[in-house]
Amino acid sequence: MEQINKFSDLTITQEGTDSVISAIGKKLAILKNTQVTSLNPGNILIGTDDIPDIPSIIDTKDNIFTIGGSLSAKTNLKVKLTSIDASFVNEVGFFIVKDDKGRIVDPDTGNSLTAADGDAYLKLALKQSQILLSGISNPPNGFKSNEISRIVEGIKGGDRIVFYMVQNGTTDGILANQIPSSKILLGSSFGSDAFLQLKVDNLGNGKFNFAWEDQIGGGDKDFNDMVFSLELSNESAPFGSTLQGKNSSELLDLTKASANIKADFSVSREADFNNEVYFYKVDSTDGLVGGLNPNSANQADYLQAAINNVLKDASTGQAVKFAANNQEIQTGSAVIAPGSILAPMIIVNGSLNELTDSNPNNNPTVYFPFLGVNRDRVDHIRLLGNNAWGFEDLAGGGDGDFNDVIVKMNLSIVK
Ligand SMILES: [Ca+2]
Ligand SMILES: [Ca+2]
Ligand SMILES: [Ca+2]
Ligand SMILES: [Ca+2]
Repeated sequence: MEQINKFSDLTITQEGTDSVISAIGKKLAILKNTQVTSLNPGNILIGTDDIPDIPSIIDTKDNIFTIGGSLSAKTNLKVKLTSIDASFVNEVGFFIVKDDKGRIVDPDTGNSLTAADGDAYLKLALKQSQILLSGISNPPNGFKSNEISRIVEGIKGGDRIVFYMVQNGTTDGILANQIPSSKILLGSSFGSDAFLQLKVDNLGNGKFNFAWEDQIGGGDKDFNDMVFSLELSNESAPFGSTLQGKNSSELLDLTKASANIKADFSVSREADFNNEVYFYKVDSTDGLVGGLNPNSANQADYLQAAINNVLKDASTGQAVKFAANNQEIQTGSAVIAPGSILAPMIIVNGSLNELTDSNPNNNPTVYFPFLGVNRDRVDHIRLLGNNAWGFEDLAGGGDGDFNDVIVKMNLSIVK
């Protein structure tokens, strides 16, 4: 059968004061009191070529968000933190499943697992996940949780989305076997009678309220430990953030820029230590620098390579430092050359100068987002939202409040 896909497939004729639209030898529509000359491809959208195929949320049963629309239809997921009232610093993310049992497939073995498979399922799910947000439970002065948001691009028609929380930990920590998978709280019970850690309310207009309980099995059941809104949106992810959320999620992606970038930033702090945060250029999303793999490299070698690659302001040539006085906000801006992928690092209670001077005995500890190269192999860096990072300065994870340095950035192309 012939298809009607575009304007030129139509035949439009004037009959008196009306326009008649025909195709494949059939009259399809009569537009009363309309001149043929007023009709053009700009005001008649027709068929698969023209009419946008916009995915929408069509089902939320068992807190599995099913996206309607064709497989080629794409949209973005937008979440915005509302409030945090928790003693833990929790992380929330999502993964895509194949059915209402939460089925996922291991690409290495071809085996498919469901939530009933427990630990193996959880590990595999998080390997395929994207991180959305972390909630700071003890915000430093001037830091507002409700200014944190995330846009994740590439949600497709037919996707079924399941959400999860890592209680007081991170996906990075789970995947590095630093914390047990029992800390993973699934947002769906997949039809079982397990306690639901997540309450979803439909706010109308395609917007939903997510209220999490971070106590495994219920606890105080106040469902206010992390609250955020969620909707599908055609808003693009903020510049620089497109690699964020995937495993080793804290990267800044400037590869798509062709001109210098202006970074306006703010730094806040709740810490005794005077920490400094920098970014350094990596060769790949898994943190390779000059051929050194963070999972196998000598720590001193990797540190030196990172220092050699430290982000410098394209105008001043100075290393771009992110630091603040305790409970104060430091704002600033930097000009960054395009083309690279940057990763954050934290210098604990010390300075870049102490690492680069001739004294080998004053070198402070440095933590990277790649846990294999950290002295304690623990996660010290979280993605809080798009272009927002929280740092933990204490060895072994310490108090885990991730507010010892908080960096937020706004990036724009310099015109
Ligand atoms: Ca609670
Ligand atoms: Ca991390
Ligand atoms: Ca801390
Ligand atoms: Ca702190």
